[in-house]
Amino acid sequence: MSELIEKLKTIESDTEKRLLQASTLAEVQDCKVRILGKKGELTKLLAGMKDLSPAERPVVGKVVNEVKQRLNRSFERRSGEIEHQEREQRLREERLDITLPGRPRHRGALHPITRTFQKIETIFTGLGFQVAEGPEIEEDFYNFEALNIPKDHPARDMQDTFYIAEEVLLRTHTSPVQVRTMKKQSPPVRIIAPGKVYRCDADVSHTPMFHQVEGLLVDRGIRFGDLKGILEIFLHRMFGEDVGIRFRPSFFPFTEPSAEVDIACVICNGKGCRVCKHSGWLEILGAGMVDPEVFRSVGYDPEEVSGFAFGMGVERIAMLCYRIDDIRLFFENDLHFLSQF
Ligand code: 2NL
Repeated sequence: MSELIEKLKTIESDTEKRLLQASTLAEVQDCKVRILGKKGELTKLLAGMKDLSPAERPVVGKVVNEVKQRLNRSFERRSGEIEHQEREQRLREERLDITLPGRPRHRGALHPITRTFQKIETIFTGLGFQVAEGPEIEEDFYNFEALNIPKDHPARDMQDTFYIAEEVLLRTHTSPVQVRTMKKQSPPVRIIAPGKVYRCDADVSHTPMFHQVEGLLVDRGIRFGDLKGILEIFLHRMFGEDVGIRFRPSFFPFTEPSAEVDIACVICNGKGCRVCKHSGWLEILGAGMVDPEVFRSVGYDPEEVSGFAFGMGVERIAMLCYRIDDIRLFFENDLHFLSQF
């Protein structure tokens, strides 16, 4: 019996010594297996207990359990120490350099057409206009008939308009939104209609889909002076307070009288360049007093109310604001181009 207990003590002190020398978790685990594993020293010793007398067994058993408990605690303690040391060392080695530049986060940006829409909308909502929307697939009545565009007008030609069925088409302007608004509500009306429009056209300066903003103001006693005032305020806020503006007589089937509105060329300041074709002026808006025929087709009495309307191409305005020289760049989705805005 005393021999067994001696051996136990030796195993215990040897193990404690070995544990102190262990410097990795693997070594601790290895040590543990060698003592307490299936074929471990202590386990083997335990097997020898069967040769003891029934009186001796509980005495030795008690010592064995005590040694086992102490050793287990030692394994735990040593593992904990090593883990702590390793963590400390990692923290010492892997110091965080907070002076390193951060990794850049790539941010999306709004499309230049969207930005131009927003700028136009901000100016007109500031002048009391509401933003109206409508379908891109339209009926002949809203796109042409109500706007006094006669049956034989070239705009109605298959070569200019995308037809879906006999009387169904892709809107060629956003005027149908204003026609729908007038049919729904009675004056006063003060709206702008921004959106996509479609025309059967594709070359260096035309894309089959493009963007437009139209505007409409109807009330009692609206005069051409109101049109002029509103558009001058708009153009000054859009292109700068000192930009030159001129109105020229023109023709549209849906307005009478009609005008084209020019601004002094923003590229050459009116001196003459390729963009303004050496005229010093850029055509920016079409406008006019709403034709009485249009009022009659939506059920307004032209003897009671009057109004003005205008329309502008968003690509053209964006090209002038951001100095873009090719309309097709807007629709290629090339990030080299888009990330500049
Ligand atoms: C242009 C010219 C214009 C209108 C659009 C309009 C709408 C209704 C009634 C009367 Cl509902 N007129 N719109 C009027 C004059 C010109 O657009 O050059 N657009 C790009």
